[in-house]
Amino acid sequence: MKIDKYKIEEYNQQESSKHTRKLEGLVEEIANYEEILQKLIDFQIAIPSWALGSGGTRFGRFPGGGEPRSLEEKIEDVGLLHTLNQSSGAISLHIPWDVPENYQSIKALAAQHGLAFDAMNSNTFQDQANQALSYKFGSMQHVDKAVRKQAIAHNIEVIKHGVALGSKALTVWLSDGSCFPGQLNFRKAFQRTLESLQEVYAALPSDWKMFVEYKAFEPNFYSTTVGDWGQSFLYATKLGPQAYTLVDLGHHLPNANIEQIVSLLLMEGKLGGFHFNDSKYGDDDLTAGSIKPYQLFLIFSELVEGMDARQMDHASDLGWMIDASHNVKDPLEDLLQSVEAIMIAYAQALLVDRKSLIVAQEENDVAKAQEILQTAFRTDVRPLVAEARLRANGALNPLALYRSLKVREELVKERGSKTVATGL
Ligand code: LRH
Ligand code: MN
Ligand code: MN
Repeated sequence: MKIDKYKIEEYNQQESSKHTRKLEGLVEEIANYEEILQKLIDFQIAIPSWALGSGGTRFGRFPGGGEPRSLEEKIEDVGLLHTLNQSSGAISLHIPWDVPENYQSIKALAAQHGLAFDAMNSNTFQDQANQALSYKFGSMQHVDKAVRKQAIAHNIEVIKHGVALGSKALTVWLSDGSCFPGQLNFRKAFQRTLESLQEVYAALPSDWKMFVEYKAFEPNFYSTTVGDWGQSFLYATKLGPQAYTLVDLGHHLPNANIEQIVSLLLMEGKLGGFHFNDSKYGDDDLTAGSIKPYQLFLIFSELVEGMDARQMDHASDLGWMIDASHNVKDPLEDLLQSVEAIMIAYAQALLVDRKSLIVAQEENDVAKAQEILQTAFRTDVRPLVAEARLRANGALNPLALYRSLKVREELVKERGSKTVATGL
C-alpha cells in the first residue's frame, strides 16, 4: 500500500487552525526558532527491519497480521512510516534475517521510498539451519578457532552486502559470555574476541564505521564479553579510529547513568551511535520514551552539549537507530511513537538555556541548574515537532492519520492475517 500525498495535505489542512493556535506561544518564546526547526527537519532515525513484525518473547509470539513477508515489504513498511513522519529515512538490516537477493532492485525500491541503508547488523547469536559450527559457547570468543573463523567470515559477508547497498557501518553485537563461574577465562575470551574483531575491522572499507554494541546480560547470565561501555570502549580503542561504541539504552544494569556514559564517550570521540528503546527491568525493548522520558531528555541534553562542543553535525555524525519491538502493539504504531518520543526529547534538549546552565554550574547553583533543565523538559514541544513535519511534507499527527487511513487493515488485506516477519 502507498499513502497518497494529497491525503496528507488534506489531513494537514483539516488540522491546520488547531495546530497554528498551539504553535503560536512557542514561536514567541523561542529565540532561535527557525534554527531549531531546521535541525528537527534534518534529524532522521533509522528503523530496524526486525521491529516491523511483532517481537515475541521466549514465552510466545502473537503476530498481529499484515506483517512484512519479505525484505521488499519491510522496505515498504518503513516507506509508510517515512511518508507519514518524514523522520524515518533509513532502514537498518539484520543478516541473515534480511538477505538481499537482488541489490539493484532493493536499492531502487529503497530510493523510491526516500530511504537509505543504515548500519548493517551481523548475527552470531543464533545458529542458522545451514551452519557448520555452533555458537552455543560463543562466536568470536570461542575456544575453537574454526568457530571464530566462521563468525569472522559471516561479519565480512555482512559488510559485502552493506557495500552493495550503500550502507556505511557495521554493528556488531555479540551474545558471547558465560552462564556460570569458571566456564570462561575472561582474559582469553577478551583477547580472542579482540583478535576476531580485528580481522573484521581489517575488512572494513575506509569510509565505514564499526559499532561495537555492549550489553550487560542476556542470553548469558554470569558474564558477557562485551558487557559494558568500558569493555566496548577498550575494543573500539584497540581496534582503531573507525571503531566506536554503540549505546543501546536497554543494555545497562538498573539505574545506570546513561547520560554520563554518553558525555564521556563523546568527549573521547568514541561514541558511534544509538539503539533507542525504553525499559523498566532489563532489555525490554519497549517504545522509546514510554517509561523514562526524562532520562531520554537528559541523554539528548548531553548529546547536544557534547556534539556542539566538538562541532559535530547532529544529523549525520552519529548513527541514530531504534531497537524496540514487542508483543502487544501494532509494530508500525509503536515505531511512530518511538520516533515521536525521540524527536520530542531532541527538541527539548535544543531548548536548554546552555549559557545560563554553564553559569549555574560554575556557581554551584544546583537549584538553578535543575530549573533550567526542567524548564526545557516541561515545555510542550509537540507543536514544534509537528511544524517540522509539516514543513517536510509529513503529517501533523502521523499516528492519527495512520489510524484514520486504516493502514493496518489495508496491509492485512494485501498480505493476509497470518503473516510472520523474520526477526527476533
Ligand atoms: C541485542 C540487540 C542487538 C541485536 C538486536 C536484535 O539485545 O539489542 O542490537 O542485534 O537486539
Ligand atoms: Mn540493540
Ligand atoms: Mn537489545
